[in-house]
Amino acid sequence: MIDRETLQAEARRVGFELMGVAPVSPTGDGWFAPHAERLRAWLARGDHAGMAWIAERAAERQVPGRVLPGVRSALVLWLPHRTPAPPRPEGAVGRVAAYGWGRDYHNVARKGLRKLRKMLLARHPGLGTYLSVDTGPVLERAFGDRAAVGWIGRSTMLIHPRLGTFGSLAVLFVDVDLPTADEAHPDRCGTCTACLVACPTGALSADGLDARKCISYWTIEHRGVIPRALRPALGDWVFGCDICQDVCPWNHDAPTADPARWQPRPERAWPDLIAWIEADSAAVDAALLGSPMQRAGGASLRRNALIAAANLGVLAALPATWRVLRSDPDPTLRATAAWAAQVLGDADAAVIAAADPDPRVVAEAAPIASRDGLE
Ligand code: B12
Ligand code: SF4
Ligand code: SF4
Repeated sequence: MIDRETLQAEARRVGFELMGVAPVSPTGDGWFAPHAERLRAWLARGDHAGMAWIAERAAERQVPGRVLPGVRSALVLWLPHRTPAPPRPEGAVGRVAAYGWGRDYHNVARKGLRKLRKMLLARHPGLGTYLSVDTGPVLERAFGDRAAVGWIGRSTMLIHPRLGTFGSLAVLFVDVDLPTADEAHPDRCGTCTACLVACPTGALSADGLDARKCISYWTIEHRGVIPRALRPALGDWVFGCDICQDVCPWNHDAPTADPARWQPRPERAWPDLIAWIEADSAAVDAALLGSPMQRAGGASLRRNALIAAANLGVLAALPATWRVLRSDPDPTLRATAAWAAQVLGDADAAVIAAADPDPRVVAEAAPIASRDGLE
């Protein structure tokens, strides 16, 4: 069997900062069972919001052998992704989660995982493998916890005591026994509740995260109109949300990732809100080639920009907002523009909204109860 030190060294050689190995039972029994149970309960409560793709592959997430028959071990790899933040430019800009500032970690992690797999295949010809970087039906944090890469904090983030939470995970299932961590990482949250308190929408609780309340869910995963009552809480976030990580004490002294590797770009960390509102959705998408922000897509990012501009009171965004309301082909954007213009003080937007052929836009003609839009 390949020894732990060689595996660690190989993982580093292909670009990962940390590597741990968890033992896996194909049926998902043993240490994994409580994780599978948490997923079941999470789905039963509806905490996955509109992410039907999680429910659709729930059986695989709960039974690792359905993903890779005969799976015995999970290698869990960690890539730190938070570089020093590019300076905030002047003007009306939105806020982007740290993993969106530069290159897409999915591509970087997949390349590294493939090299690791090649090395393992050379030693174990015929080895069965499965690679997961985020989108696979794999509970990546559960394996990270058992592999002692970190512990799952109250924020539900996997936390490493030196590197904090700002890391992306990649998992490689293999159908041989590899030297595993003796036990899961100890929980070091202690009595801290900083993330629970700081979350502006109350999305975190002892049950984990309720995506129906999470800014990251609404700004990245949700397509269509964002419910009115939630829009003010989005603040200036236009892609993801880092609040529960920013307040976590384990991040305060954590080292930052190498900017030469991640190539953070000021216009991606701080997108110009008016430019996004004015551009067409396909152009916003095209400008984000190679960025994780493509997951949200140009139309959702422009929707988020309209909300952020309203939340920030950017009056200079009104003309562009009006153009969207009058002529954008996307009803989600027209609806959001109708609300944003009203929040920015232009009550006439309600008249235009009321005459729109789409009921989602017409719904935005209803008066906004207060300046911040909360009903
Ligand atoms: C769906 C998803 C989301 C959803 C739901 C998040 C959630 N907490 O479930 C949304 C869109 C909201 C989201 C947001 C974010 N995500 Co996300 N997301 C995922 C994804 C694809 C699946 C997660 C999942 O299965 N959720 C279902 C719940 C039930 O599982 P879970 O969150 O892992 O929860 C486990 C713990 O709660 C654990 N647990 C907690 N307490 C206890 C106690 C006991 C006793 C036990 C046994 C277990 C346990 O049990 C659960 C099962 O293991 C994973 C990738 C993957 N394939 O795993 C990335 C992933 C979790 N996301 C990631 C990131 C970076 C983010 C964001 C930081 C992005 C951002 N800046 O906006 C935020 C963070 C929000 C947060 N606080 O979690 C990283 C996390 C890296 C890390 N260090 O933890 C992952 C691993 C992607 C990756 N490959 O790097 N995400
Ligand atoms: S990502 Fe933001 S909204 Fe979601 S749980 Fe963390 S602090 Fe709350
Ligand atoms: S903020 Fe505190 S409670 Fe939340 S994950 Fe970090 S250490 Fe744990």
